[in-house]
Amino acid sequence: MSKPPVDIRCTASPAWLARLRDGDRGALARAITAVENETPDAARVLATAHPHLGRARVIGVTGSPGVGKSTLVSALVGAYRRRGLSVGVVAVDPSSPMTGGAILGDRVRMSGHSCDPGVFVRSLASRGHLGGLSRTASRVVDVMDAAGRAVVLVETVGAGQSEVEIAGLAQTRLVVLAPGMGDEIQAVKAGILEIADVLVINKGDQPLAQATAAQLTEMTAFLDASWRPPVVVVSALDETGIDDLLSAVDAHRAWLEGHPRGLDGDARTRRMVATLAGETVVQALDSLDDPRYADLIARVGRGEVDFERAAVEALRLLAAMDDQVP
Ligand SMILES: Nc1nc2c(ncn2[C@@H]2O[C@H](COP(=O)(O)OP(=O)(O)OP(=O)(O)O)[C@@H](O)[C@H]2O)c(=O)[nH]1
Ligand SMILES: [Mg+2]
Repeated sequence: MSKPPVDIRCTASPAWLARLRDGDRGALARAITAVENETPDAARVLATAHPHLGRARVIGVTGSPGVGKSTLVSALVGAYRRRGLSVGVVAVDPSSPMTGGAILGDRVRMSGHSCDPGVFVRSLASRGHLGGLSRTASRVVDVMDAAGRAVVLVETVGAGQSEVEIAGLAQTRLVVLAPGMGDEIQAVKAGILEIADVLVINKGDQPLAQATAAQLTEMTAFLDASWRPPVVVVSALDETGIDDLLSAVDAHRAWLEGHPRGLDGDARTRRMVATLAGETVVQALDSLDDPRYADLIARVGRGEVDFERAAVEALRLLAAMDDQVP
């Protein structure tokens, strides 16, 4: 289960941590490993990162297996590097144990960026429940942000809630589709259109790409939203359409700046924050060693307090002991 909260005032700051802010790759790798494994250094890493957050451009790349997300991420890495920006890649695979995520990362690594110090790739795979994974992913993104990565690309595979939660980390969410998937989208369009800031039809070199794009554009026309996701056709393999995609991402960024609610107040962000807050509370209560809490649990056991009231009391107790919440 969860580890007890670490009081960072009681631990020495490791020397390597000072190099994180300089973008040192070794420090970045160690910091990510610390937050991923929740080692005793993790709290110190997060505290070091905290004042330096919010500078990176975080772009989510999500979509069904095999649509070409990794190939697209690699093409985007190349495009951002040509703009002179440093890039971090977080490849998340909620569906598989260790191997899947490693493969995601390897594909990116293999595609020509492995010798570029301006590119840092980390794969994360599911080791347990999804809440933990999305929290880890969010912390890894924060560490890359604090280490000065100008762009952080988060690749997620999977469908449904998991995808939505991890996509929620990004400021701009790209939903990648393959040609011929238009009918499939029709069936689930609410979900897909909800998370998409930009709809990307990859494999634009294949015959049905333009027709699928037209079909999707038609669907988005009915959206009642101030940002309507543009549909961009690309071929990640041939690296065509990537500039148009970058322009769409830039346009979304510009739109976000004029609509701050889109950044921090919209429904998706609220859901994301609520999920992570719930997760944090569960962990804190699981590890709470306090006679008042033990007494509360005992009173519930004796039927003196009902569960709902006990839950509220537990929250109050936790709120009064703010050192228990990481
Ligand atoms: N024709 C064509 N094939 C592509 C394109 N982009 C990717 N592919 C191929 O599609 C297959 C899957 O590509 P990946 O990039 O691994 O797809 P993915 O979405 O990351 O896959 P998972 O991570 O397994 O979900 C590979 O064989 C790619 O070479 C493209 O633009 N055109
Ligand atoms: Mg992939």
